[in-house]
Amino acid sequence: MEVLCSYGEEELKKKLKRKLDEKRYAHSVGVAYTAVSLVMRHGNIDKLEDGGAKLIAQAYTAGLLHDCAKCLEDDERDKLCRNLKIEVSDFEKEYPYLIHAKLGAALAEKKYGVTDAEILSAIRYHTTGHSDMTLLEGIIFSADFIEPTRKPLIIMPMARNALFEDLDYGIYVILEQTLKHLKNKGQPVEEHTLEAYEWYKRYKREV
Ligand code: DGI
Ligand code: FE
Ligand code: FE
Repeated sequence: MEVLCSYGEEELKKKLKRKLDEKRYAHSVGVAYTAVSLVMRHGNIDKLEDGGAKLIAQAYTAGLLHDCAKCLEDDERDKLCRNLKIEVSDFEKEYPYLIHAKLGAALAEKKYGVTDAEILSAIRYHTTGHSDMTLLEGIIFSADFIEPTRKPLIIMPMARNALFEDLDYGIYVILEQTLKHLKNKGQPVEEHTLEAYEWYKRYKREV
């Protein structure tokens, strides 16, 4: 499939395989294909001049790369943040695993040659989301949660079903689950996650 970076598909996959552990690599491929499926469902591709080719390539590329900074050692991660001048918020200092989204976007640009701002933003916000996401952002955020190798939470069949029926409602379902999960663990909610929840709760359905 077409990828939008400075490498061809096979070379990109080979590079990612070296940077990620086996499970994370399989997850990334799962996100890439799930994101493409969501584009086919929600992208109105029959109305697009290119038949959705660009959106499909964006979704596939963002899916493959979204966790490219997830498997770094702490000191390597901190060094890259310093060198690439990534602004790390106080919240992210407290919960450093959140940094892989921002750092992933920076690495996608600087190390993998992604120039497409929509792909970079989808990687940047894949963990927290934010209010009123673009189609690509919403799709990567969602595909990350439901891709086939993810641990099957009780809510998973319902979330998958919701996301293929109505993307905004499906995003709400994920955010609600995330907030519940954070509450159970006694962890605070990051500002973008909260902002996303405040936005997407308008799509809540009474069941
Ligand atoms: O990288 P992945 O494992 O594929 O998934 P991810 O990038 O969505 O990261 C998931 C983790 O991020 C999960 O443990 C919950 C956490 N997370 C998401 N939003 C928030 C958060 N953690 C805190 N503390 N606050 C948040 O708002
Ligand atoms: Fe992630
Ligand atoms: Fe992920």
